Amino acid sequence: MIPTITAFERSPDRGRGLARDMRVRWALEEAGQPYKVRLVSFSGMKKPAHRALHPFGQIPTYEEGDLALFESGAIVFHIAERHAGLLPDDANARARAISWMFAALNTVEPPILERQTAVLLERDETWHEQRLPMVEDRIRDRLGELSGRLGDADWLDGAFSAGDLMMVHVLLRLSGSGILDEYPNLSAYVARGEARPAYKRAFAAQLAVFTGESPT
Ligand code: GTB
Repeated sequence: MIPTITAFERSPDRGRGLARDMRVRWALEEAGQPYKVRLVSFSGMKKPAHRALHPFGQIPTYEEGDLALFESGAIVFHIAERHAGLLPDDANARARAISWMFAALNTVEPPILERQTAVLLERDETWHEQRLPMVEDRIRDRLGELSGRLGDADWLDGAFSAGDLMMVHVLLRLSGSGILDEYPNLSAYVARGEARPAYKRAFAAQLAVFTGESPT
């Protein structure tokens, strides 16, 4: 059965692949699973029909037969569990890859999102100039630890997994901030993720929504 995901009709990232449907698209591409996309507007997301799928009125969602899922982490995990290539077969290695998925979402993403909030919503506050460096230092703390663990390995724990997929996408949110460049091994790690054919296909598909052209 071909699943249907939802994505922004007009992504505020202007096709840079930063919205969270990108993680889901990338996972589906890694799995070789065709999918359909239903585009939703900001107002459409808050209507009852979409809220029935997503209680918080957001994207992405995932529908497959009777199953409807929300939360990018849960969706990517679902795809990774049902298809080869995103989680190792060995039970312990699989558990570790899942730990990295949670680490990306629960430990690394929060300070990055805090920065996004500071930059987008708090710029006019009198305390913005004091707060931003503190928020950025919290990101540096996490990136320093992550960089130390990755070392000169290609991926976080052996072969590429859903843990790397999630971590790379979380780190991409720092694009343009200059912070990632302070950690050359993490920049190279993100570049390795972006170089994967599945990432490129997913990126092209979401960009095509913005440009209105078919992905090549
Ligand atoms: N925890 C949820 C998940 O992981 O699925 C969070 C989902 C979420 O934040 N969805 C956002 C959304 O629907 C889109 S991805 N927002 C609309 C709303 O809440 O009304 C977040 C996002 C938005 C924009 C950019 N950007 O422009 O760069 C990047 C990421």
